[in-house]
Amino acid sequence: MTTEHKKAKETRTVNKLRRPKKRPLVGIIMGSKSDWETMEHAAKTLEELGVPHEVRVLSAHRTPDQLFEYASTAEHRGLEVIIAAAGGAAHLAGVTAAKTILPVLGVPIESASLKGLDSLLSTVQMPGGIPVGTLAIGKPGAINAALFATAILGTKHHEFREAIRKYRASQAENVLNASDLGGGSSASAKAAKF
Ligand code: RP5
Repeated sequence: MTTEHKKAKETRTVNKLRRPKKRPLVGIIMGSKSDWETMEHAAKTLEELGVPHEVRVLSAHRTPDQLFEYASTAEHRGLEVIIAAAGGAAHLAGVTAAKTILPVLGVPIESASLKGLDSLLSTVQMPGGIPVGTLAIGKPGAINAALFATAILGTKHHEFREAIRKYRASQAENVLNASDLGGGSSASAKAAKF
């Protein structure tokens, strides 16, 4: 089996394994299986928030026909937000946005050669008329794309607004608990007061 065949088989396996049980409201797509180590943080965050989602590997360059099909049927299939992540000449989010009226959030993947600056610019610099809501490069962008998608859903579905409220409260609690560094110094005592 050639490396290309092996890669295609692995990608089919990821797509198959990650079929959701509930009707998905968010679609996470990424240009390559190699983007998954970043985008699993988006999927984990959506899971934490109880948002049904699906995950697909689709590429604007390597599988353009399948991407067109995915984006143009997304609304009809019940998706409400799409998160699209790609690296390098990252056209995935832009092309997806061109083929659907659903909100598209772009996550620039950190690339080996330019540390994701290439991905960021090619995702964010859309022409007027076709918006892509672009998040930060890499893991923070993946997490925030999930939170942003949930906030968009929250304008219509009350339970997701409440899920974000709980997430924020627990995040704040974790930060405050982190002030207790175990040394009993006056600095940590002071920090604990606020
Ligand atoms: C992009 O090219 C993908 O989104 C990925 O970030 C990058 C490299 O892809 P692989 O060569 O690892 O498949 O299309």
